[in-house]
Amino acid sequence: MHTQVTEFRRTALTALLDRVVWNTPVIDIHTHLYDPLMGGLLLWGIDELLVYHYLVAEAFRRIETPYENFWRLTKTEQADIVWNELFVKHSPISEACRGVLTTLHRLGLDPRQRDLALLRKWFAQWDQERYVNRCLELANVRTVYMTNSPFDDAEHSVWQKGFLRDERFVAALRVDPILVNWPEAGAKLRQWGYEVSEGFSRHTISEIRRFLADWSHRIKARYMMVSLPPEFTCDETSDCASLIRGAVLPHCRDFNMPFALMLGVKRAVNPGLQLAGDAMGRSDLSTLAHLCANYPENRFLVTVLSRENQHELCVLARKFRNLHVFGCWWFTNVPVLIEETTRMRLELIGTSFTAQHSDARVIDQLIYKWEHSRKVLAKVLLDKYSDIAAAGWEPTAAEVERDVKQLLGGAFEEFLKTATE
Ligand code: FIX
Ligand code: ZN
Repeated sequence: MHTQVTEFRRTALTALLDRVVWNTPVIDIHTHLYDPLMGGLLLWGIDELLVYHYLVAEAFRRIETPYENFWRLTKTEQADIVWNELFVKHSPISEACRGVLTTLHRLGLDPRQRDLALLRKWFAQWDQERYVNRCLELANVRTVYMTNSPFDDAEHSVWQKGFLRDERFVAALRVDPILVNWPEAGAKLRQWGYEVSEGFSRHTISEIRRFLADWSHRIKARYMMVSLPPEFTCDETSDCASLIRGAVLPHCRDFNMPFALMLGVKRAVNPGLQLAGDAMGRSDLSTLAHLCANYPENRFLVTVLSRENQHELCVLARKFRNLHVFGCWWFTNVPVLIEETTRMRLELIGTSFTAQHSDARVIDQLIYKWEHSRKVLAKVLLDKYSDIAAAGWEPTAAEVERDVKQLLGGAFEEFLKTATE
C-alpha cells in the first residue's frame, strides 16, 4: 500500500514538473548573443552551429589538417568538415553534437537524412527577425543577457553609433582586458581619451572609473563581469587586486550592480585551436571568500569551471549572502555534471541560486541548451520533492511554480534588486 501511494505521488509529481519546468520562461543570465539590431553580430543558422568552438575542438581530434589550413577555409568549408567528421563518419554522441540534433529536431527538421545541403536550403528561407522570434519561442527564453565588451572592435563601434534596443536583450559589461592585461587595456583607454598612466595613482583610478561609468550608462549594463584564470588571487601587490579594489568594486557599489566572476579558465592552452583552445583548472576560492567577507556591500555572481570547485562554492554561498551561484559553465554543461551540481546545490542552498545559463553563441543553441538542462532539472527536482513528500510535505503546484521560477532566473532577479548591507 505504502509503495503504491509513493508510486502514485511520483507519477503526479512527474507530470507537474514536466509542465512547470518546460513552461516557465527562462532569464538566460549569461550568453554571447547580441541584440538582433547590433548590425549583424548575432549569429544564427546551420553553418554557425557547426563551427561552434565546442564542435571545432572535437573535429580537430579527427583530422590531420594543420590548424592554419583549417582557419584559412571559408565558414561553409569548415562546417562541411565538422559535419563530415562528427556527424557522418562518427556518431554524434557528444553533448555538443547532440545539441545540434536537438536543435534541428525541435525546428522540425529530420536529421536522419544526413543531408547538409538540404539543411542549408531550409535555413536559407528564414529572415533573421522571424528566426530569432522562433528560437526564443521554442526555447521559451524571456530575457537574454549579452556579454558586452568595449574592447571588442566590432561591438565598440556599434555602441558608439547607437541603435534601437530590443528589450529582450540586456547588457552586461565585460572587463577582462582591464583585469587580465592592464598594460594593453590602459593603452586602449588612453587612445579613447581617458588619462590613465602606468601606476594606479588617484587620477588613473578615477579615469578608469569614468570609463566604467560611461560604458555602464551607454549600454545600460545590469552587471559587470570577468572570466579569470585558476591562479587568480587578490594579493595586495597585483594590478588585478589594485584595480578590483580601487575601481571595479567602488564602481559596482555606485551603480548598484553585481560583479560576476567566472573562475577557472586557462586561456589559449593550445593557441592553434583559436577560440577552441581554452582549458580549465581548479581555482583557489579563498580569494572569493576574502572578497565576499571584506566587501559586504558588494554583490558577487559566481560560476566555476572546475567540477572540484563546485562543492566549496556552495559552502561559501551558505556563508555569504552577497554571493549568488549560477550556471553550469562550459565544460560543466554536460548532463552528468549538471545533474550532480544541481543536486548538490539544491541540497546545500535550496532554491537560492540560478540553475543554469546557456553561454550560447548562436541563437539556435538556446533551443538545445535549455531543453537539455530543463530535462535534468525536472529529474533532480522530482527526487527532491519526492524526498520531502516522503516526510509528509506535499508541495502545491503554486509552490513548485515559484521554486522553478527562482531557479530559472527569478533568484537572480531578486539578487539584482537586493539592497546591499
Ligand atoms: O569567458 C566566457 O564567457 C566563456 O564562456 C567563453 O570565453 C567561452 O569561449 C565559451 O563560449 C564557453 O561556453
Ligand atoms: Zn561565456
